[in-house]
Amino acid sequence: MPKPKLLLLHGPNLNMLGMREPSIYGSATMAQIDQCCQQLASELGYNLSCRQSNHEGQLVDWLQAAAGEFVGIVINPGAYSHSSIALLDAIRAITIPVVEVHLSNIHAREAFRSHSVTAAGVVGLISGFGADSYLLGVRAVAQLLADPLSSSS
Ligand code: CA2
Repeated sequence: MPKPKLLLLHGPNLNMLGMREPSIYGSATMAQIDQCCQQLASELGYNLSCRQSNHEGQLVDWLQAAAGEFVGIVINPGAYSHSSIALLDAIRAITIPVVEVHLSNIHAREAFRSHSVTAAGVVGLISGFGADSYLLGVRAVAQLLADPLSSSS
């Protein structure tokens, strides 16, 4: 039996991870994070596809198309978290669980980062654990799929 599929989406500038600003975002590259998440997802019984885009509309397209192919989503919407009603609407329009992750603690930085627009549409949000936020996100979505009653939404 093929494993059910999870989708990991990275928003704008996250392709730069490991190359700049390691004091904020850590030294792991996006490829390294993807590999660790794929390994964990596999151990949990899932296949994980990883995608990155700098374009809001591309992320909306992927979210809209996801429900037919994937059973759950982990997303770091990057800076779009703080502004994108389009992403919020796309997240709300799909029925599969979406978990939002952030490398940094968005509540401990500039005031404009402390509000996540997209968080209003997700099952839960993990923020501030560096690259581990992604691994915690994969665990959270897998746990939710295994035990849907554990979610309050
Ligand atoms: O902490 C996070 O994961 C963020 O989503 C990262 C976004 C930021 O706008 C959010 O407020 C919080 C920025 C990602 C930019 O990543 C870079 C990585 C290396 C060099 C430059 C940017």
